[in-house]
Amino acid sequence: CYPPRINCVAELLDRQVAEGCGARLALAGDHAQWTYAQLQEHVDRIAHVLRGPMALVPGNRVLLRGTNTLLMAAALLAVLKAGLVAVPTMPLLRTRELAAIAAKAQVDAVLCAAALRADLDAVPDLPPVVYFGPGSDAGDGLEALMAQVPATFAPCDTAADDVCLISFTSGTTGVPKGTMHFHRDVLAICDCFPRYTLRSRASDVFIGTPPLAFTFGLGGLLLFPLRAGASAVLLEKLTPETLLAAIERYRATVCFTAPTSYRQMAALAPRYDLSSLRETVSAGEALPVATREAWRRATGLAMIDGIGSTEMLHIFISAAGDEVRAGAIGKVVPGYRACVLDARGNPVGPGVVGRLAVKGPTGCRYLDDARQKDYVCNGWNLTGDACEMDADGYFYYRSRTDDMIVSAGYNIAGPEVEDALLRHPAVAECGVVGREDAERGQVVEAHVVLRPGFDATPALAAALQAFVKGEIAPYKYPRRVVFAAALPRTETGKLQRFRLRQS
Ligand code: 3SK
Repeated sequence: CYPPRINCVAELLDRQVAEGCGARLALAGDHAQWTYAQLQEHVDRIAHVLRGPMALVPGNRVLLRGTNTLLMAAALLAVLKAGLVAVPTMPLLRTRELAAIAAKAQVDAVLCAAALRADLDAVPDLPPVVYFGPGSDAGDGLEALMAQVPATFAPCDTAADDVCLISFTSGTTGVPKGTMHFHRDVLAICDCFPRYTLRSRASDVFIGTPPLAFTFGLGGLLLFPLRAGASAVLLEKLTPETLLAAIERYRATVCFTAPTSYRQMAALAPRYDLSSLRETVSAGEALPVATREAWRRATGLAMIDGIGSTEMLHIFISAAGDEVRAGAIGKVVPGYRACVLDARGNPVGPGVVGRLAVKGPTGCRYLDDARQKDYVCNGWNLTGDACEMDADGYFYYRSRTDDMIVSAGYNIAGPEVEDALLRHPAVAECGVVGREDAERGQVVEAHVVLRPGFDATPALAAALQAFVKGEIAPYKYPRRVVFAAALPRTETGKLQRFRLRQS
């Protein structure tokens, strides 16, 4: 419970400085390091620019475009501190997608990293844009404006229930939706998963790959570290090698990234000193057992798996340490409730697959979207995930509800077949979908990216099929195997199965 009037940035940042943490390292990046006091000054100057020279008033919406830099982090916080609404966008978005978001969110202004201006500049009817970072105008770029305004800004007196963030879903189905979040939601995610599961502490150094524009990254790389008085490393261009090198260099203790990245890093991990890591968090996609095992073999670390969503803002089911159970995501995070529902919306018993429903301090509020009524029923958020719960309250991910493959009367979860395929030494990445079939309704079709050194031959396809039959119930084996150079993914790294089905 939070007071009725609260500004989340006053709580997350100003409180730390007021309580004596001003000299502590807040953010480290490719080109700079800021203490909490320095971060506060940057935030305050940007807030002045927004409310002064840019003439914005509380409630106005600001589209943000930038990679994970210190200035992007400060801009995001400044928007919230000034009582405005942040509309963060993924760096990889192109003109058409940016135009759709700007129009849907009816943005009043834009803050854009100059390096990413090309795609933005082509968006028609944009409101005023201020550029920042390398390449921005020395005369009227954000940094120039910041130099002309006071260094301190009193946080806007916002209500706990004022919208401060509109996050667009990355669209595994290709149709993005805006999700609205309040100041109290931002605080609530900091006071649930990181407190009870991750157990963040002031000595932590957070690092990872998700963009700040993805709520997985916003929480893990900015909000959670601030709430704990910890520090975060924000890096712009990360590959598995550079992330591993940065963990070693910054002595990072907590890493946030997705299963694909852990899979790639596991193979390289022995070359780096990763002894500083205490927790590694995986979310954004189902975590295959094979990936969790490979990571544990390479680093000795038990990964924290988590399921979250843009609608719920962050992770709501997870487990750490001794609580981790093989094959399970974990238990509901304190503060949330979760259950599994049948097609009529009634709870099912342990071991039955159904639709995952969740309730808690955060929840789905779509921006002007008729799909709201499909997502929220009686206060329960009906996720699109098919899961089952065991008698001890552990949740097991099966698939997206619309990704369940029904073949000759059998229900087959694509991720389970993917997990089996990933155990084969030839398979680097794979995506499994249902393909329409006159005889069986659907057949299981695997799209496979091979590791270097393996050739896409019919003999290898047959070997993969035989391998899967030996790993899981034989009726789940992929009757079709398609070799591919790469798999279609969203800008947050989620596999776009709908595109595999269309291919
Ligand atoms: O979309 C997701 O998978 C997710 C996971 C964790 C935290 C936040 C999000 C949006």
